[in-house]
Amino acid sequence: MIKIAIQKSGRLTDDTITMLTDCGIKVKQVNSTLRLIVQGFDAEVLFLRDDDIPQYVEDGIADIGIVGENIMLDKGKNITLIKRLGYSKCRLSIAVPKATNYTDNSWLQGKKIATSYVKIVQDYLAMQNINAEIHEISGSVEIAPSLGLADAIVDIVSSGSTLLSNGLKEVEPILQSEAVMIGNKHLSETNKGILQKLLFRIDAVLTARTKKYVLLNAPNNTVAAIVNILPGMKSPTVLPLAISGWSSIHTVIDETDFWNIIDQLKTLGAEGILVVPIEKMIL
Ligand code: PRT
Ligand code: ZN
Repeated sequence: MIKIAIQKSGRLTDDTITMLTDCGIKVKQVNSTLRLIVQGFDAEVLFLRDDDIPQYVEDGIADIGIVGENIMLDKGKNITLIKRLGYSKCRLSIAVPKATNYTDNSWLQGKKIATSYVKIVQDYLAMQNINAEIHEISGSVEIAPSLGLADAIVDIVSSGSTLLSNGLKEVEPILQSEAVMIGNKHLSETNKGILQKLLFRIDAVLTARTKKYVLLNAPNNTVAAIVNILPGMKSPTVLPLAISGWSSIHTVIDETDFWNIIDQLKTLGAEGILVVPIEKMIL
């Protein structure tokens, strides 16, 4: 049985539970649940504070865990990064009071920096040859400059509104982060097999999220031009419609090209375009 550590209650929790559920791992969190044996998959889920997960994984109390990359790096544990999961994206950035004349990171020389991510900041300063004092704060780091505790902060930024409402400006991102799966370095052979099965399912779920299934009708004389601009897993499917002279074309489109392709399809005479989400995609 593989033991999977996930965040008990926080920003990662819902997306992680949704992903596992989409993989057939039915995680139903009841208020005080700390561990849950999964029905229909050889796994147990442990609900923990995100900060504790790397240690539990290093010690083998959990075989794998899901945390923010920022937590994985800051804890510096002896674990393996198994997979980036693409959700909970954010960045760890340097921010300073709005009026500061910050030109580059040499401005930090001799300054005081407040952060919850001491190791990451230490590593960054060492790499950049900057001597600065780090002041560790576990929460509400953004108020440190206005309290006179620090000249700058390093904290997680997502929309930037927290910085803005505290009179700060983001001057330098030092790390891009997303949810990651981490693993113990000494998994048993059985658990390695279960992990492969889980990763296969996660790939199918994550790939499907970036794709759309598109169906459309087109006059036969435009089919060749339409097929030409459509990517497909192999090539698009073309089927005759009941009325003569028309065909139905089916294919899978990447979300990033989506609107461009739809515009081109319309120009080429496509009609009745249906766009359908894909639940799982096995390549
Ligand atoms: O209780 P526990 O210790 O488990 O949780 P926690 O409170 O330590 O962490 P939590 O749930 O807040 O965040 C978990 C993970 O989500 C983080 O480690 C990041 O990897 C990721 N994440 C993604 C974020 C954000 N976005 C985020 N916006 N973590 C924190 N924030 C905070 C940030 O600290 C700042 O206060 O949101 C504020 C900034 O947001 P904007 O949108 O105003 O810029
Ligand atoms: Zn935490």
